[in-house]
Amino acid sequence: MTATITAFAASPDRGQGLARDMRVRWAFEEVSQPYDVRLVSFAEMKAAEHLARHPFGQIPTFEEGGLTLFESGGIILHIAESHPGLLPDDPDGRARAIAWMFAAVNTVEPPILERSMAWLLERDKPWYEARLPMLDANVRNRLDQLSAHLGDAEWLDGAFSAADVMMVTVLRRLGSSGILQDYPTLAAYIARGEARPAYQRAFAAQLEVFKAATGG
Ligand SMILES: N[C@@H](CCC(=O)N[C@@H](CS)C(=O)NCC(=O)O)C(=O)O
Repeated sequence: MTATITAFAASPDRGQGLARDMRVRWAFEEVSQPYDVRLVSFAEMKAAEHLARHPFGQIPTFEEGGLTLFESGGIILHIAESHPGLLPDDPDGRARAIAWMFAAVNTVEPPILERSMAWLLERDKPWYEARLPMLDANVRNRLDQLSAHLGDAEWLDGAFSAADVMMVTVLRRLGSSGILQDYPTLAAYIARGEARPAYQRAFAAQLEVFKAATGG
């Protein structure tokens, strides 16, 4: 049975692959599983049919057989547990990879998101310039620590895993910030993720949706 995920019919990221269906698409591609996509408008996301899939009216969701899931991390964990290739076989390595998945969304993503939401929603407000140094410092604090952990390693913990799918997609949101120029270790880590054929297939599929929506 082919799973169906939801994605923005018209993504506000303008084809940058930042919407969170990207990480789910990437996970499917890594484990060579096909998937269908149901595109939803902003109005549809807030309507009863979609709220039955996602209590917060967001994307992505996942449906397969009788199972409906929301939360990109939960969806990717389910994919990784259902198909080989995204989690180590040994229990300790598996537990560490899952911990890194949580770290990506719970420790690293929040300051990055706060900074990008401030830019999106508050950059014309009188307090924005005063707030920016604090937002930057919070992001840089996490990047310093992550960079120190990564060191010369290719991936977060041994072989490539679902943790790297999560972390690379979280870090990509900083692409237009200029901050990553100060973190060559992390820039190279992101580039390694983006170079994976599975990533490129997922990105191309998401870009097709953007092109179709904009006639580009
Ligand atoms: N923690 C959730 C966040 C989901 C989320 O923020 N989705 C965004 C798109 S990337 C969304 O649907 N935004 C529209 C909205 O919240 O109305 C996850 O990782 O799946």
